[in-house]
Amino acid sequence: MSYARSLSMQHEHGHLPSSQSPITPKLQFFNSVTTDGQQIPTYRVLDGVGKPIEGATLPEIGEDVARRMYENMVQLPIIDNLMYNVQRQGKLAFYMTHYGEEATLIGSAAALALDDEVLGQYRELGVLMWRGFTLDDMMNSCFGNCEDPCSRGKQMPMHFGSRAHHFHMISSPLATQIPQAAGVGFAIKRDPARRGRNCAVVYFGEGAASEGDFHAGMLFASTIPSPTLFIARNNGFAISTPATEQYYGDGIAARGPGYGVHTIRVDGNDVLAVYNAIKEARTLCIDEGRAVLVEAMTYRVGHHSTSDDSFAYRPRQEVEDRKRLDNPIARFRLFLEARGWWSADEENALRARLKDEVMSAFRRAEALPKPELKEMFDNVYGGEEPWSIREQREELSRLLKKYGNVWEPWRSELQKHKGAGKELMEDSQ
Ligand SMILES: Cc1ncc(C[n+]2csc(CCOP(=O)(O)OP(=O)(O)O)c2C)c(N)n1
Ligand SMILES: [Mg+2]
Repeated sequence: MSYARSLSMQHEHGHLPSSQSPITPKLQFFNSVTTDGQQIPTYRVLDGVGKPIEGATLPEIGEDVARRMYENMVQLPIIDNLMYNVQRQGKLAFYMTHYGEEATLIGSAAALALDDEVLGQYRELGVLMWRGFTLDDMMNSCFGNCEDPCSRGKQMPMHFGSRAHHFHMISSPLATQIPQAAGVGFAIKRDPARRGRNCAVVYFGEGAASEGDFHAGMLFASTIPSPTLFIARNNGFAISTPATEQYYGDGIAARGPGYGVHTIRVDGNDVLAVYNAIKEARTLCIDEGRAVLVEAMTYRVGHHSTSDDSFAYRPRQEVEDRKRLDNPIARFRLFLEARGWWSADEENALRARLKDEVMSAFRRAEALPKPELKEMFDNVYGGEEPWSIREQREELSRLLKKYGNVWEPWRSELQKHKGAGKELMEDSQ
């Protein structure tokens, strides 16, 4: 085709040679990913009182799974109540609650395969416990005691990780898990045993999505492409910064189409909507070997962490209203009761049993000693011990020999450890 002819085709509203974008004489800006300029809709199955909304399809889950989901949802605030309070009493260094996000966590966990690789942010304990991480595991990890299955006391509380449960170790710097997840998805795709069978799943808050790493991860997963399921927990806050001050566009969902990523926004307080959306998202992700983005709209009912008092930046009444008007646990309970799958008696029995189990696990974990002090230097890196770790171990050994038995703060702290630090004090190096 001659150059002149192709130019004239452009004037007949063709395409640029390098793209499928139609040529238009209309000078027009756009600023929405929906054709009518409206916000992206929010997918929902249950209304505010647990009744299926007209036109919605219920997931194909039976009574057993539904009850298990409910029990896992109820368990979270029972754990949170105890852990928050004991942290206030000084028995625990740190804790983060999940109040209000129970449906987002359990609905998504139940829709994934147990061996999909999960990379979390820090508020996803419910996902890990759905996979079989026990109350003893979580308590031992929070106390960093000698039974801590995650890091044997090397990590902060809430920084869980479990190879057996395909749950990668949490790290504090926000959003680092997002590009890592795109890489994990890519690795799954390269593994013939897992390709087409599993995906990588990454959870992050709407606040973390302001980090460059979010964009790097999305671009990476969409271009490579990599079967990575992005789950944004939009709970309205990044510590004290409300979502309204975090972005001007239509939330996190509006960013998906920019990367050519299938996207859905879902009512994160509707456990059945979350379940359906994640199930479908996972299928798309695996069948197409591409990224999918789900934005779950929810509300952080609790303070950010035990280091925060949220009433310094939001009214108490707002929190009380959200708890009452849109409680994910109450909504699901009403649904179950309407089906004859749950009763008040069962509710009372469940709550009594869970409180008991949580308290006993707490007592067991609290009573266990911390690992031998020298363990803090083990398994920090794989392979041979690097010089930097050796130097730190030798320095601690030197200091303990000098002060361990005479300086009171150290003497009492050492008693909390198995062996009271003797293995380092007697180290001949
Ligand atoms: C790179 C980095 N910047 C800042 C912080 C401090 N920080 C920890 S959590 C948090 C807020 C995150 O909010 P969001 O992603 O919405 O998650 P949410 O706590 O609401 O679940 C901030 C700013 C951090 N850990 N890492
Ligand atoms: Mg948030």
